[in-house]
Amino acid sequence: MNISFSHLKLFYVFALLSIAISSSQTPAGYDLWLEYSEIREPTILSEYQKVTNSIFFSGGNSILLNAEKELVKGLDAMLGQASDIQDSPNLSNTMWVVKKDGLNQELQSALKGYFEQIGKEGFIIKSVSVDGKNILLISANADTGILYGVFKFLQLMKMQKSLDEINLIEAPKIDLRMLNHWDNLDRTIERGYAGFSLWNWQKLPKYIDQRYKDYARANASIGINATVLTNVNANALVLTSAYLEKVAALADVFRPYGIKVYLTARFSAPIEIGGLNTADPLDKDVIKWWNNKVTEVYKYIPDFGGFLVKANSEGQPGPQNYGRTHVDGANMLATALKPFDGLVIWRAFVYSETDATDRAKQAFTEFVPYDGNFLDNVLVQVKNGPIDFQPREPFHPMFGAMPNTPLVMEFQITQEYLGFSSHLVFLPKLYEEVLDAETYRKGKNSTVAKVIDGSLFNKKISGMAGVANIGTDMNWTGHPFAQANWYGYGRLAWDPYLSSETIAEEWLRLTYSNNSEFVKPVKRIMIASREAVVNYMTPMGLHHLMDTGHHYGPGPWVGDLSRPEWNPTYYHNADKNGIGFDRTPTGSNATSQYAPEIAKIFNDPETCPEEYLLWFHHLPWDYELKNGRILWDALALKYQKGVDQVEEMISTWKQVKTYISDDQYNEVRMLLEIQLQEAKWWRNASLLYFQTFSGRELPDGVGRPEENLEYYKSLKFPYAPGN
Ligand code: GCV
Repeated sequence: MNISFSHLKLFYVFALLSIAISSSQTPAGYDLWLEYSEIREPTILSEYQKVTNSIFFSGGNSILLNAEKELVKGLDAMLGQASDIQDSPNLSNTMWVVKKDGLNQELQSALKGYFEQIGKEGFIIKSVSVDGKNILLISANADTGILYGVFKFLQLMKMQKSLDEINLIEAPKIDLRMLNHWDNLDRTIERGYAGFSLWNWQKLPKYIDQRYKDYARANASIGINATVLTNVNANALVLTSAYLEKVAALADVFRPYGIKVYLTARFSAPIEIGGLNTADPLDKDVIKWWNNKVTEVYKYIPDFGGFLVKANSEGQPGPQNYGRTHVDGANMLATALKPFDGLVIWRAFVYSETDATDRAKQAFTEFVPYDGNFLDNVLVQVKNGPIDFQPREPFHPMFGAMPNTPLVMEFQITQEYLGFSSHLVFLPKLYEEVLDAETYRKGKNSTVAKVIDGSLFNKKISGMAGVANIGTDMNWTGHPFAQANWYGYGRLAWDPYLSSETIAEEWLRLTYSNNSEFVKPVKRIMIASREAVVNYMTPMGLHHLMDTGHHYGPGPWVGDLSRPEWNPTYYHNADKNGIGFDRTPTGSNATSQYAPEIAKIFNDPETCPEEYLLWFHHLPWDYELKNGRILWDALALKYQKGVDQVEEMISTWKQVKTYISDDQYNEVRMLLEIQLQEAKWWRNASLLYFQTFSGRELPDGVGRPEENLEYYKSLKFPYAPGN
């Protein structure tokens, strides 16, 4: 073929063009809920164009600079017009983005009541009158409030909310809104299903990956203000100067997004990196070592948040190794951190192989007697339920039982026990259930949310932690819908009273489309998804039936592990007589750890909510339920229901194909097919196994297993991720 010069020129132009196009596009899903695209709804478009026509943005430091950059980015992309942004006010302004101290006296006093309500991180978005002219004002007491206000404004715009509806006075209800990364220094992630750790320790501190900024920006957009970089199964090396320098580089990236860095502290660090022969918290050399270490940390990171500690749990070292208590350990670290305003977040996830009592009781038994003994910069972090992030658990009885200690809620965002990153499970539904639970500790309406936000017992500080589901996968979270769990966690940490429906709707609109033909059915999928996973994995209060170690797939038959409470058989107790864990006074009496009003409900199988029945009761296979069915039939039908629910999710997803791109559609469709296959696997394996005890036929309507029990038992997954 004869290629002429003009052909070559054309080719060159095309090549350049395609490079330009591809370099301006990020991989699918990378932009999360922050992809700004042109608004096509004419009324909304002109409304926002008018109000953002001329903006006075009172800038300053790096947080405000990020806020301004975000605003420009969002407006340019969504409104298709370059905005006129000025750094001093003038008469043509249609919008102001100004902190309180930049407003004139008149506005300051008109808005005084609002400023008093919003603290350091809240914001106001409101139409106000300046020189007789209406302008839209975004204001706050402090920089982070402006950043959050700008994100909120852009989100409202993206969700095409009419400006008439916008009059917002918002502040976070929880102080510490944290991600906990279970990231190891070798970049593997414990229970991570979305690639490797974002933190490239090898290249830090010199090389700053763009992803660090994008991570911080995404977190700021939902109000997350703290990140624990390292695994709670901690490595002391992160506290050496070589690593602290790297941590400092990350902290520098996160600071302009209002995010503080925390680290996990290995309790035996004084031995491992300090050359001491003890880590006894009352030993004077140990105390001195930690004081020096903390001083060093603050030299690197002046606004360091503090330490998260897992001690005397699952083999981690702790004060009990030296005959000391959790209080001794936590207070020793808290004393070292106090001069720098640092915090200790001490985990209550403890259980011991030498303690034969019900694992569900151990944390309460160990910690509640210490209420009031921790220093005021110690917070105790409690998992949402008393065992371990199961598809469903009743709320942890410690919530409400320690009025003198700030308790941090620990949710798991990564889906260790809920299908990894192949199952679509919308977790805010689970979080909401826990937060709304009634503890009855101060009479009626003493919900878990009120314990967590500090309002029930007037706490000075409050917190929520989410075990992150983020990794190096192109879309951050593996499953595109797992992004909704990161998003939803952030939203609930900001406001634990938000409904999961609201969150699902927001996320869908921000991530996919505003078209209600899409949003409505897909929201249905999301809302149903949590109950589906409960049904096909652990219905009616069953728990911890996942296969050993990696927790991938069913393993209810596992009963030979060294620690009794690591065995699924410990939890389901199935035998010829029935199934379930008796936690009433005739059994472990774990119900006594709840307020009497709640214990009473749980104690009686007639009043115990069906979703917790086998959590609290061991019942005969022919126990008659309220709907007249016997337990065996009801259980089998629940497993089937879970499978049916996934089938419905698939058929609904097929119906919305036309509203999204083929890639977006196919990605989720393939994952839903995996989910369906695994839901059937769970149903088949679990029912075949329990049938060996019940000796009963499967009721009509329950799908027949394709394989026999031996087949399901023989499945092995040596390389299942996250282990
Ligand atoms: C980080 C469960 C998980 C562990 C995790 C532990 C914890 O046991 O399986 O991987 O360890 O919880 O929360 O400390």
